[in-house]
Amino acid sequence: MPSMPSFFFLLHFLIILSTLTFKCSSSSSSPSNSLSKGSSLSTDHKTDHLISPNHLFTAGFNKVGINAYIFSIWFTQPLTVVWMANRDVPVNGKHSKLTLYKDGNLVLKDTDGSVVWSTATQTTNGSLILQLEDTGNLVLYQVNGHPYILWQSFDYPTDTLLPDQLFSRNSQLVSSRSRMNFSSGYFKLYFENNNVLSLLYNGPEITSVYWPEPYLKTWEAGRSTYNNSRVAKLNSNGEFNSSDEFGFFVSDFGVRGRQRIMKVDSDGNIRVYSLIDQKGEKKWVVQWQAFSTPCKIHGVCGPNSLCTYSQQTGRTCTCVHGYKMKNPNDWSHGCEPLFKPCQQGKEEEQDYVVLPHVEYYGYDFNYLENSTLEACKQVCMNDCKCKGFQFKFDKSYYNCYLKNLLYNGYQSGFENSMYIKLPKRLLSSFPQRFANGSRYHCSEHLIEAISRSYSEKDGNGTLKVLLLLGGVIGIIEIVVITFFLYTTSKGLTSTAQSYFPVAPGFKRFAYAELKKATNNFRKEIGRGGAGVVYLGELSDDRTAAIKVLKEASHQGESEFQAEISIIGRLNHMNLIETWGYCIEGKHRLVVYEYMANGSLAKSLDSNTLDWGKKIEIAIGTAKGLAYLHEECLEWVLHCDVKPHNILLDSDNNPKVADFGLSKLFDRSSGENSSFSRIRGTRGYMAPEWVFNLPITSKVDVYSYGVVVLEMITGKSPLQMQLFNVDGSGRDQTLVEWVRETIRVWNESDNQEWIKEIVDSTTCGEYNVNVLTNLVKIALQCTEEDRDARPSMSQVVNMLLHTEN
Ligand SMILES: *[C@@H]1O[C@H](CO)[C@@H](O)[C@H](O)[C@H]1NC(C)=O
Ligand SMILES: *[C@@H]1O[C@H](CO)[C@@H](O)[C@H](O)[C@H]1NC(C)=O
Ligand SMILES: *[C@@H]1O[C@H](CO)[C@@H](O)[C@H](O)[C@H]1NC(C)=O
Ligand SMILES: *[C@@H]1O[C@H](CO)[C@@H](O)[C@H](O)[C@H]1NC(C)=O
Ligand SMILES: *[C@@H]1O[C@H](CO)[C@@H](O)[C@H](O)[C@H]1NC(C)=O
Ligand SMILES: CC(=O)N[C@H]1CO[C@H](CO)[C@@H](O)[C@@H]1O
Repeated sequence: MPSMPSFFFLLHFLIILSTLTFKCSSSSSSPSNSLSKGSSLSTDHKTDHLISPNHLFTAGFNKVGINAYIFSIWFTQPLTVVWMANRDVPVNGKHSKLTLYKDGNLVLKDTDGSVVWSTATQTTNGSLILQLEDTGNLVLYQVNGHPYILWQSFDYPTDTLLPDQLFSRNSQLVSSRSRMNFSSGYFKLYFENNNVLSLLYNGPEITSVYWPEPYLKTWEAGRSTYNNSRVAKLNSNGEFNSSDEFGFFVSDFGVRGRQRIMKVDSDGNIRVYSLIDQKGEKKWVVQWQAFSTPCKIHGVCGPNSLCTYSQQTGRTCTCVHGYKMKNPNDWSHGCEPLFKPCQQGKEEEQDYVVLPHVEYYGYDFNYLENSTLEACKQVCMNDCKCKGFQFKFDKSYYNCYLKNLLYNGYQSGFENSMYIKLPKRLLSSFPQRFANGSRYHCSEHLIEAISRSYSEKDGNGTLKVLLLLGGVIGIIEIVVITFFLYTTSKGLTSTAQSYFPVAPGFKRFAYAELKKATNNFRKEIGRGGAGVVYLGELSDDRTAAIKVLKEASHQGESEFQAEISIIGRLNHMNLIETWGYCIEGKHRLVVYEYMANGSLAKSLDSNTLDWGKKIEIAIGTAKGLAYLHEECLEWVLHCDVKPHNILLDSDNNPKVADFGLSKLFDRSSGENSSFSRIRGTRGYMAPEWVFNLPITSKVDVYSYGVVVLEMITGKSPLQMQLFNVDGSGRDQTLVEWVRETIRVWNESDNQEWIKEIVDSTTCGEYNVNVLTNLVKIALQCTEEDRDARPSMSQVVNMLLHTEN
């Protein structure tokens, strides 16, 4: 044991040492952004960082577990890793080093001297410098006259692409294993051999491309295989362009000075995030994503399972009846049968379990066209390798797809059924067990901390001194850290949470607060079936649209709260954001983001939209509705789609408003159906309402079709006399007028009907093909027979694939 005096001496020594190092670092100008030949960064010095001149990026050792570090580049604030050097092998926290050797090689070595990663670069000549640039690119230059790039991190992305970082034929983005485990995961973005930018699921058992949607032909997916330059880039304005003709604009396109990242997330989706300041707190907010239906991503639940998605529970995996989870901690291994595999000739008696609205993608080994259910069952029954079949209505008859593997199963809105073959004895237990299953979030894997143990050959006195030193430093660290945590605890927790995009700040407001925000409900900005909307300014200076729901709603408090919180969680660029609500006594209020340009109805009245914008609005609105219908498994029907409920932001991007309210309203009056009262607006209402037929998402499809026709023709369906063209005195609806006009033109063999129906006062050029297609789609949406109407996601597909 050291004596007290020596302890104090040491402490004193330490304090001097720390002031010295403090002086050194503060006098040697600002933190360095470069490393020169022969020098290194070490895990022993926690401040061994390279910082870009603009302070936006830091490169150094990032802690990923107990005593485990990965050399990374990250956004300094909030800490967001954008690049890693060998993410699969974290190094020890003691004595691990990144060294720029004189021979030009940049090498990362673990404690034991083993090489974990290197750039494998070489030079014989001139000076070398490793530099972290303002773009987040870490570059190794050979300076020999003019600088020459030997190596750069932009050429070897991890899972993230930064603006203006070129994604090339040699690049790939590979997802992390899970949110907490940075190891290489199963999802990969890369250029496929056919020059198409693709997403691949490369799992433990299967490999398949799932984006662009594999059942589409390349051109149907809007891609081209002809350009073999294989380059893609997200520019700093938020436009993505790829040489296969794929491209998109993020929803905050053009907003300058925003930091953005494009990332293959651990759930297999690609998203673009922007760093947005909300109440002085920076958050990454999703501005674009490749999939709005997360179950369509391949492999998420492994074999023999079913993926379902709902807003309440997120993405959920369940084993197919008769199967059990293979590895209880990891859905990527899926489920295994509870029965012996079928052997030709001596199988158990089998039958089928029917899963309605379920599709299993891929792994067909046979296909029967225009088949009957009986025939299909028979063929599958007689074949041992048949695990089940998809019975699917295509155009005019049923086709049967026999499967030898059950992969990529998901539930959705379509009318097809999947038949799973099982031994008869397992069937009796079917409905109950299947309905509940084992619920599990696919994207979360069991998290264990990575731990790197450290031991050194002991035996001499220096070790003891070191240990003591370590202990003292430890105590000081604890004091400092505790103090730091105490003073910054608020800021710390909020930045830690802020990385994952959730609907920001959904909260419950007090009535008095909203009364004050609206200046005692002074400025009315809208009025609809559900209530009146007022302009308000929240205490954090955000401008809000505050809707006071009619008192007719006698819904209980807990029910209202449950449903409003589901609405609050809906998060899509084409849906209005819900910020909060208020329940107090009889008051029911909902707080929304305010949209500067008002409603589509207003813009149509004042004729301020050109053709390009109108088409974008048609597409955006369809995307918003598709998200409502599919993501929520039809939980949220809108029931009142019309131009008044489609709001436009300052760039005229559409956001659907007023969704979910129909559900909030009618609980009290619902008997069997919660839609016992007619809702909607004359002119936009589907015939089901009138004929008292079951109400499905197809009512929104109908209304959407009417809105599109209104945008194209410039005629409002509310004024039916406009269409009384034949002088018969009978009122025509907008839909009938369009159909009639086309019929008359077609009779005279002229395809130029489009010129007759378009609104000639709308500005800008229009492409005849684009508008013709749009009208055709709108007419499909407005079919009398709801089964003949496409779903909203089919509409989105048609719109995107018939563009230009
Ligand atoms: C070394 O640098 C000189 C100029 O500084 C150049 O002429 C020479 O070719 C270089 N040698 C090698 C091997 O690169
Ligand atoms: C191929 O794509 C690149 C990048 O988008 C573009 O610059 C080039 O003009 C294209 N080539 C052809 C033949 O279209
Ligand atoms: C489908 O099969 C039925 C009965 O075999 C036949 O009557 C019908 O014409 C077929 N449909 C088509 C489109 O081939
Ligand atoms: C399934 O869940 C429902 C409610 O969530 C419950 O009432 C029912 O008893 C459960 N069935 C089984 C077999 O566990
Ligand atoms: C992270 O994922 C890798 C790859 O699947 C796995 O080997 C490793 O054990 C995981 N680490 C933790 C801490 O779960
Ligand atoms: C989003 C998008 O597709 N942007 C552009 C990609 O590049 C072509 C020209 O090559 C433009 O026409 C697109 O608008």
